[in-house]
Amino acid sequence: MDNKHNTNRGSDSAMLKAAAEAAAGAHYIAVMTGAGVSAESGIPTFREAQTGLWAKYDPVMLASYEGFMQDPENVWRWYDMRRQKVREARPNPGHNAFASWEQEWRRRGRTFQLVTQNIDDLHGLAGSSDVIELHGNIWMVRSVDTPHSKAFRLDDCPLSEIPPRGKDEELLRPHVVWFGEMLDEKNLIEAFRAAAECDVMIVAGTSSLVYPAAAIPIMAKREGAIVIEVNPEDTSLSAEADYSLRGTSGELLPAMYEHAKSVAD
Ligand code: BV8
Repeated sequence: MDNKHNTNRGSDSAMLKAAAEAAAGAHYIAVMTGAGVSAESGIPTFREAQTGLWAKYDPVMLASYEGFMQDPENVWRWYDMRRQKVREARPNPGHNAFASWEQEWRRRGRTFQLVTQNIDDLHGLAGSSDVIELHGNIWMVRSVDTPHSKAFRLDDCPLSEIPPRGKDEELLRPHVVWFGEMLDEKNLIEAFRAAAECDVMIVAGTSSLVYPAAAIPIMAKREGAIVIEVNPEDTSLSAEADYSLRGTSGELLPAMYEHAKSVAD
């Protein structure tokens, strides 16, 4: 009996081709991405963003309502730094591969649904459409006192005032989902539906540590989908995945897409 450890992980081209051929046969491809797919665009991953001034902070404290209300200025300085990096960033070949794959699958009358934990909007900039942004969007803000419905875009970057305030001087917060906060119900339902209905789920650039996002590929697997992971490192998903390709998304995703397109009937 092959040790699962040896058969599903690797970086050789044979495994990449096998994974791409599995995806080529899929009429419904779902994708889950994390901060790693934006690393090659120069955006620090979530854990790397805990460096410099913010290294001393527990990420859950920085990205939490309690942490924000304790020190809105410090948390906004962290988001302002990240907004500036996002503003300078451009989609990388990994983002572009998913945008092309979506276009090609739809041209063939198939389904392609991208779900992301990222708040940097780079999938949208690359041309992916109706992206499910599970954790929100770094360019959107809302009054700390109003519900999600009142979110609006704030392009001011770098921020001219920290913390930024609304027209009635009300404190604004990033329209993102912090630890301990519920995800938008509609997004979650759509993401779980994609997991239930897809034939293949590609999971790229995530440590698979944050829930409920990390539960979505597991659900896809349980519902019979083939799960393909793309990550330079082992993650808590690697053992569950049918294929766990060791490499960067900017390098492996274009190769996977080109091969899948060439063999798809
Ligand atoms: C919820 C938005 C329930 C903000 C983020 C105690 C109290 C409350 C909740 C909990 C708790 N304990 C556990 C929980 C649940 C908690 C959770 O999961 N905690 C974790 C730490 C265990 N979840 C929540 O709180 C969620 N809400 O559960 O609510 C509830 C119920 C009732 C009532 C109220 C509430 C909310 C979770 C959302 C948190 N917000 N972000 C912001 O971004 O500023 S999460 C944050 O982490 C980012 O979105 C990030 O995307 C996400 C996950 O990280 P990754 O994307 O995976 O990034 P990471 O850096 O970890 O990894 C990068 C990976 O890329 C690595 O694997 C690396 O190898 C790889 N990589 C690197 N380079 C490349 C690459 N891959 C490919 N190519 C490369 N080049």
